[in-house]
Amino acid sequence: MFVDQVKIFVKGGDGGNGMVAFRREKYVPKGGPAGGDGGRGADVVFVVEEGLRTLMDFRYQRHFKANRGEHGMSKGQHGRGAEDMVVKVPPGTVVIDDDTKEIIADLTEHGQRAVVAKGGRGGRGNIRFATPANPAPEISENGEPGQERYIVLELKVLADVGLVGFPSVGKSTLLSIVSAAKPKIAEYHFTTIVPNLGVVETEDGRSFVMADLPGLIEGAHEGVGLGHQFLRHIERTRVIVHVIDMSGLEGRDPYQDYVTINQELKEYNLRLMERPQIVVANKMDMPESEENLKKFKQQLKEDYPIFPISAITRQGLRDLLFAIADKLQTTPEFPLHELVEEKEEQRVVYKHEKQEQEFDITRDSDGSFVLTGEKLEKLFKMTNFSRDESVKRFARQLRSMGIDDALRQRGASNGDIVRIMDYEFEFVD
Ligand SMILES: Nc1nc2c(ncn2[C@@H]2O[C@H](COP(=O)(O)OP(=O)(O)OP(=O)(O)O)[C@@H](O)[C@H]2O)c(=O)[nH]1
Ligand SMILES: [Mg+2]
Repeated sequence: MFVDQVKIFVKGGDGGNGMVAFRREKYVPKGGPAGGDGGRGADVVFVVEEGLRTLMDFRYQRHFKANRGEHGMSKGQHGRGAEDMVVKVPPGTVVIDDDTKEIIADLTEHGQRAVVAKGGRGGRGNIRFATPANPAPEISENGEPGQERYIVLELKVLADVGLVGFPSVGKSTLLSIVSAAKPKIAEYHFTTIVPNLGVVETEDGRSFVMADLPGLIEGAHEGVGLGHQFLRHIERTRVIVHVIDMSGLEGRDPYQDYVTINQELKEYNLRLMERPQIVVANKMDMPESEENLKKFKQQLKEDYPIFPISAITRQGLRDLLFAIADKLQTTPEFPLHELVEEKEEQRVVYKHEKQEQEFDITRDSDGSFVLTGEKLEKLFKMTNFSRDESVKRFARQLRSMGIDDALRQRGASNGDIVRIMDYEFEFVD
């Protein structure tokens, strides 16, 4: 099984900051509190889009940052929440937290959604801090920072397109040129023993998965050559690309090759001939090829589109890839027994997430105490340090988390330096 994998960074939007404001009343220097709350930061949300087959789009954009909420305003107005950032993923995408290796989501059905990075809540404005004892507080909170993390996306892919043809017609060469796959290529027959898969992207941004297959020869359906094993692989593909060596270099007749291969596909009888087939005339860079192609077309009788290419000189590849992508868009899947079985092992979305770490104390070489930890750092970021009352509130929050006691236990005494992120203060006992 071939796994398409990519690591990306996601960050939910920060919440908007709360506001400190007061009502203006005639003759009253300071009216009641009137600072609104900040709006909620946006989530980064994945949603399954049926039509997507690969993770190709994530190779170009690896950072997803959702918008922050609007700040709170005066006159008690709240900031607006930000619109969620919706990112489309193909069905079958498994989302893994890169730190903990936990599965965050297993997305299988069209339209299924999962939040991969939560937006922060809005900070509260000073209206919310008013109490009978402190009716006009100068306290507001900054918005909660959005969740951020690296995640790994994994997609088990099956081939959408299978390359079939006689040995040495250039199937692996073609795959190696249109994708990042590195199949073995050589002039002897049956170079390819097991199929190689690669993700192909067309110039207009569509993508699909292509497999080369071991060469077919007469009798393959009965197990001659490497027949059996590989024919099973085409069962799953939706479009067959039939590669023909037009150079006649090996002394075979291209048209006879074409007929023989189709006969084998028919004999194998897994509805293989019901799949759309795209005929590719390869090795057009060779001297005899033009002449052979002319003859081939006459023998073919039906007016069937043929794509002349050279895998070596890369001529004709663009149109071929467009034609394949077009065909895929109009071809339904061929559900076979094996695929049904795979469906049954569908997993649910995992919801359990790691516990937020409260705080940790270490000592710097200069003797200062360094405080770290997710919960603590979040409180720090949500504190508006330009307001005395907010700073005092932060000090109270640290005390209630038990940080003062913990510092004392570590030997901190009056006047020692305590550091949180880029902020320093003196320990006061
Ligand atoms: N001149 C020319 N040679 C080609 C072209 N494409 C492939 N070849 C050569 O044909 C030989 C066979 O290529 P492969 O890609 O290994 O063929 P294959 O169809 O995968 O063969 P098997 O895996 O054995 O079935 C190699 O020597 C390639 O260099 C082409 O467009 N022009
Ligand atoms: Mg090969």
